[in-house]
Amino acid sequence: MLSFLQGKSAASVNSGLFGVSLADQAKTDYSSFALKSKREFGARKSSVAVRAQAVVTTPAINSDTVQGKKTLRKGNVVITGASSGLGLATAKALAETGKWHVIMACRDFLKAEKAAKSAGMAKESYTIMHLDLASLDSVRQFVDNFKRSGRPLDVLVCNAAVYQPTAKQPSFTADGFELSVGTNHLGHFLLSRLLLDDMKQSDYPSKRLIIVGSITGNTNTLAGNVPPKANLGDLRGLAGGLNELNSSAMIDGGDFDGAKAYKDSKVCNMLTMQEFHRLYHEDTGITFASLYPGCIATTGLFREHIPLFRLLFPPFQKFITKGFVSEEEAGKRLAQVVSDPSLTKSGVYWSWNQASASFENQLSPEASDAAKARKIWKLSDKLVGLA
Ligand code: LMG
Ligand code: NDP
Ligand code: PMR
Repeated sequence: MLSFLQGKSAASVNSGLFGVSLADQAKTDYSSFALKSKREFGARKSSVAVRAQAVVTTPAINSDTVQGKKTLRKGNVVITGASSGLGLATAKALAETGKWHVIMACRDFLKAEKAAKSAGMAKESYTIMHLDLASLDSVRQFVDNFKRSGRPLDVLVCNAAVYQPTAKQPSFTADGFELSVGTNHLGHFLLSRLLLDDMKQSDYPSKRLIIVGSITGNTNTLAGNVPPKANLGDLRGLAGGLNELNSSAMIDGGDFDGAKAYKDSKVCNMLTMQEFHRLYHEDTGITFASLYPGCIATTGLFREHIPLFRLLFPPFQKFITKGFVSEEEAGKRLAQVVSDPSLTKSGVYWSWNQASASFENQLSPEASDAAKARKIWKLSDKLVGLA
């Protein structure tokens, strides 16, 4: 029963090593390296650009030795939507280790600043940079600003999302795409395509691109069978631009449904991760991963749901489905995918069992359909202006 709830196959039942080969482990087991304390560059605003230049020349593993051990510089991780919920909890968890500098890529600078402060994040542990994923111009601007900052990019976490469960009509991004798929998928698609080169250039020992997925996009689970179910169909709506002019606002060409659009966007996220893996893992060594962090029923994701839902959903998940997870716990899980030396396997969709141990989960047939992944990649390339 548990396996049905979580969509895991008998074969993928968690082993101590979570399916990571010993060779992979040895290659990236740098956790014991002493961290050389170094002054962090980086003011907290995007104007940090010039001051951060010196970071470029910092090798990931410093040849200086501290008591005979090699030292590793701080990793630089970009987290989209780090102003609340999972993104903020992950930023905090990583910042607290002292091993990461977090670039909080957020649409609302002030909100992000307040969130970081009230989470107790040390000033020098983060930089906030503006990013509105609902505008391709803003994505390009963010990438330019990031490149100008001179920071190496070691890990990118595509976390931000919007969910419009009660919308009767679609709303649209600056470029005219239905908002949920436009933000959650297309914005992140352009962002990660444009930042891949930066990741390639980084000399950090374990580089990762992580795209947050969800159980609700996977129809091999109970949660994924709650209507409306994700279904991308033959992608005719996506091909038409999701703008309700040439096509439907929905990927499958059907009538608008905000909850379905969100679940469809998560399927795109999980397929994009796999296509990245197929195209780039071998050549770049970058780890591509997705995950379902658990049901974080208290986050801002449900801000547009009816008040009764927001009231009942957390106890329902806590006491009935037992799928509930706190923001703090979920943040630790995503932080593991960012930095844990045992989670370096690429192409994996991670989940956690009741004892909070990670395992490689199985995706639904649609969320693991390689041919569909390729088609979505090509169509998305056109929509974001890369092809
Ligand atoms: C849609 O409704 C809306 O239409 C849409 O607009 C959007 O809001 C969307 O996802 C958001 O929801 C969906 C939902 C509305 O409808 C249902 O859930 C209908 C029930 C259908 C049941 C489907 C179960 C699936 C089972 C499928 C299994 C099949 C497996 C097939 C595979 C077989 C392979 C062998 O429903 C609601 O809105 C209900 C609200 C639910 C929220 C939580 C309710 C909690 C109620 C319980 C209260 C508990 C309180 C706490 C208790 C504390 C205990 C101490
Ligand atoms: P939140 O609403 O708390 O966080 C979403 C974040 O995305 C916010 O920081 C929000 O910014 C940001 N965001 C939204 N739109 C944009 C945009 N256009 N540009 C930039 N940032 C934007 O939700 P969660 O923390 O729950 O969601 C985080 C991720 O976790 C999502 O990918 C979601 O799909 C996934 N997830 C969540 C689950 C849950 O149970 N909550 C379960 C499974 C997956 P702002 O603060 O300005 O609104
Ligand atoms: Mg679900 C094991 C059962 C399980 C889990 C893990 C989730 C997660 N949900 C489960 C079951 C059920 N849900 C059941 C039986 C119902 C019918 C009462 C149900 C309903 C429900 C609704 C109406 N659930 C929801 C909603 C939402 O609006 C949320 C959603 O679909 O957002 C897209 C949601 C969720 N349930 C989850 C999770 C993780 C979510 C939200 C977020 C997400 O997937 O990103």
